[in-house]
Amino acid sequence: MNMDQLKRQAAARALEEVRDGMQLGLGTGSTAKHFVELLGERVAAGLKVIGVPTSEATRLDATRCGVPLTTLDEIDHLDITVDGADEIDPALNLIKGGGGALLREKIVAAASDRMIVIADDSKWVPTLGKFPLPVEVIPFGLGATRRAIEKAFAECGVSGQMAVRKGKDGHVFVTDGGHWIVDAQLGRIEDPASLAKALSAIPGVVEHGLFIGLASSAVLAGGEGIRVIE
Ligand code: ABF
Repeated sequence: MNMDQLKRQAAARALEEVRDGMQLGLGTGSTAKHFVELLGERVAAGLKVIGVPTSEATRLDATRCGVPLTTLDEIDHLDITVDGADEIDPALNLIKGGGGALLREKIVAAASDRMIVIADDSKWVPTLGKFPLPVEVIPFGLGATRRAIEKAFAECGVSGQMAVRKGKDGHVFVTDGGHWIVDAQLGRIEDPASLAKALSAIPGVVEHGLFIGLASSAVLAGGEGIRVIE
């Protein structure tokens, strides 16, 4: 089974948790896209749900698949968010944001009763940090923000190169919120909760890709089958 088939399997397993009438957060990325497509098939067959997309890309996919959409201004909570991740550790802490949608992903996950992470099992790691940590920043005053981020890294016992993310066109990548992303190669993050807190306290940091205590379960698809971790 190839990687894409594994991602679809994980998405299909998460779909089993969806019930009629649910309000759903719809994640971003290639795995979450499978979930949106499978959900669209169920909607076409009569399932009644409504979704809040975590990116403009997912809004387009959901619309194409016939999934009705709303916003967090129109509804007061979400039952389940189903989203991918770049890394998942045994405490279900995550690195997200490789796709650049971390801000909306975190707002949506935090508004949800449950967050189910779907992934192929290559995303499962003993310690977060090999995947570069995305930090969404305001372009104004970026030099000062970078220095503050470096200080936070030092206080939390990590260090590594930082680079402003570029898009495929070679220009600075701009998020759906109009911000930039700095990717930090940290290698190992021994205490992700402390680092998350330190980064959140920096004025020029809009959000970061550490999702601490937000995921309630992870569905991992691998050669041996599906594992659900809670
Ligand atoms: C989003 O998409 C992310 O936060 C993460 O960066 C990425 C995972 O993508 P994929 O499912 O394509 O590996 O969920």
